[in-house]
Amino acid sequence: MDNIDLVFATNNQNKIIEIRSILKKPFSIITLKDAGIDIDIPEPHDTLEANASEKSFTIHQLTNKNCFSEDTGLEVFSINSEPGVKSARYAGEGRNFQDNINLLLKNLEGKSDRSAQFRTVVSLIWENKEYLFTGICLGTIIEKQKGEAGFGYDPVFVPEGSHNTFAEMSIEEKNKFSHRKKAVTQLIEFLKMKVS
Ligand code: ITT
Repeated sequence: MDNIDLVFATNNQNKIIEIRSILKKPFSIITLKDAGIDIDIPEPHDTLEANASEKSFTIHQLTNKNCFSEDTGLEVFSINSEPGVKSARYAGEGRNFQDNINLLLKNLEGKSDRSAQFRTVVSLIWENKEYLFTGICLGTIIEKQKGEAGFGYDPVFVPEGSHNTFAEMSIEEKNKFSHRKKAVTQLIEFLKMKVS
């Protein structure tokens, strides 16, 4: 199969590392840095789907190449699916992972239901048309953070089927459960069909 180049519309280095561990040959990821683009991509909407679309369309307009983006939210059921679409900026514009975790744990104090899900929406623009793929990982928010790996809310999220937080796992282990892996696997299946 010929090489398939895809621009990945993200400024999040952790996402690039995780997605490079999933999207292997014949796919090649072109980062925004590789493409010479240095912008803070807008995420003005109140759904993951709309923000993912905004990111991929913004970058498609600039590059005119096949591209994809993803928007991810942590949805905690007992607090109205917060932080949800606000996951990156839950504790303010500083986008500080530790501040976000602290606020989440504070808002969950005294709650017996700590169930949650990560939801990733991938927006792919392939030959000028958009396609959306969703991946969900169910789990629980623990009371005290554990682990150093990963990013964002990984130290407080234990996926169903494990006793460890995502921050206690290697990328390969996280991929056995992860929302991002599930969404990107659908993208891979879709593109394999398109180019076969
Ligand atoms: P781009 O928009 O540039 O892709 P971002 O960091 O702004 O990067 P999102 O809008 O999707 O990405 O923000 C989601 C936030 O949710 C992210 O900053 C993390 O704090 C958190 N998050 C996303 N995926 C996660 C994961 O797999 N594990 C833990 N936290 C995650």
